[in-house]
Amino acid sequence: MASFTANMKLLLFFGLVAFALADVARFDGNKVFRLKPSLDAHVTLIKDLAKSIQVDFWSPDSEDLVTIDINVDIHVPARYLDMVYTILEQSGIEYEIFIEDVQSAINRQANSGASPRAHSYTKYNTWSEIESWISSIASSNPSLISKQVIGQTYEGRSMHLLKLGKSSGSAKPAVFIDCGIHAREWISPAFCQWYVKEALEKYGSDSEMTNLLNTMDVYVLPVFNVDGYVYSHTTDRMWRKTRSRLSGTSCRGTDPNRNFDAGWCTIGASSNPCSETFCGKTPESEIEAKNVADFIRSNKSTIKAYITVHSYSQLLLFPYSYSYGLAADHSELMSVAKGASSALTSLYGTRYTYGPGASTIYPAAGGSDDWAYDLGVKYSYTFELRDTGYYGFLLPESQIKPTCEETMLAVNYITSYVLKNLY
Ligand code: DDK
Ligand code: ZN
Ligand code: ZN
Repeated sequence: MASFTANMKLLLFFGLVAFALADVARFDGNKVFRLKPSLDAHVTLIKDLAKSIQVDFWSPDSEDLVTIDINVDIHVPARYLDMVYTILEQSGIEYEIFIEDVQSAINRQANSGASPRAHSYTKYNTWSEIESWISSIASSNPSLISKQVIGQTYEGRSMHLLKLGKSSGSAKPAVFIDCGIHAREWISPAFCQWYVKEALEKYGSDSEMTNLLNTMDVYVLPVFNVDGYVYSHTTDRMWRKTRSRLSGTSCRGTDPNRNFDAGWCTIGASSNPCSETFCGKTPESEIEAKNVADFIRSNKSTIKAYITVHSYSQLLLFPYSYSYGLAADHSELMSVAKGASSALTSLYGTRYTYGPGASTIYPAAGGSDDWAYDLGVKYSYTFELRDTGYYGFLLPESQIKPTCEETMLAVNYITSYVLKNLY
């Protein structure tokens, strides 16, 4: 009897394991194409294709954002390949294959080290690794770093915010940096972790970092969209949005970078809950966006710069994205972007394009950078880190270190500029 129960338990256990494994999205044989639409007919065709089959847009991030003469990177499930080849050949759209097998690229990205993996700055850490790292790093150097929780996510996880800076009696001017607004852009949280490590290491030896942390505070939100980040590790590597539910649809999630109250849902965003750029039910309908907006609003008098980190495309963007109109501080924002980009390029030659969002990448309303800028945070920047599409979101772990090192130079350029121009 006892052994029967034990066997049942064992069966149940393996059944659950098998179920859990079966539940993870697989991408065997899927390919990533780069399309180069050069005619209006090509654009129409790409949009029609997206309507008839399941295509995962990598760049731009939704079919709604496809226009003529831009590169369009799409991830196509294996079962549609024959059809897609036929359509592409017939239409005469110029195309290349960027990733031959998405599942092998995912496996290659995630298989460094078979033994239980601990936190490392040169790998893509899971949320639980990041959460324990946050606790230990915050207690490592209490005079330079502290942590707080700015709220809970939709699924009830804590949004941890780190504050770097030498404690002083009075309120210091500050910089706010967030990573991981979009789940699948794994290089982004890796950068925030790198930034914290570097800041702590450099304080006391490097005069630039010492001055920065003596005079200013740097808030770092290592992962903004925690629920999405977890889901991209456990279930669907290509997930972008939050994980919130809405009545009347089985599609889940809102694009947090379309959910801010800046020209909300007017352009480059979708009101369709199934779209990758769904703007949400209302501005700040996503609790994660509301938590960040509430924090920045309540520290509005001290926050001088806002930096948000995404991937991929190698861009440094600033307002506006919700409009083609130039920001009041356009020329200053442009010259800081230029300096930051050339600092970045100086290390490994990585080329960045910089400029206002609407004309440099695509018009997109509801972004955190435009919202922060209109609130009064003048130096508001969006990074799109490596690469330009060869690996896309599946950037190998071997590129974490060089990507973070070069990005540090750009971020340090911006923060030093802000520091020099405080008063
Ligand atoms: O959210 C996007 O689509 C990209 C990063 Se994946 C950035 C768009 C430009 C900044 C929008 N305010
Ligand atoms: Zn993004
Ligand atoms: Zn991006």
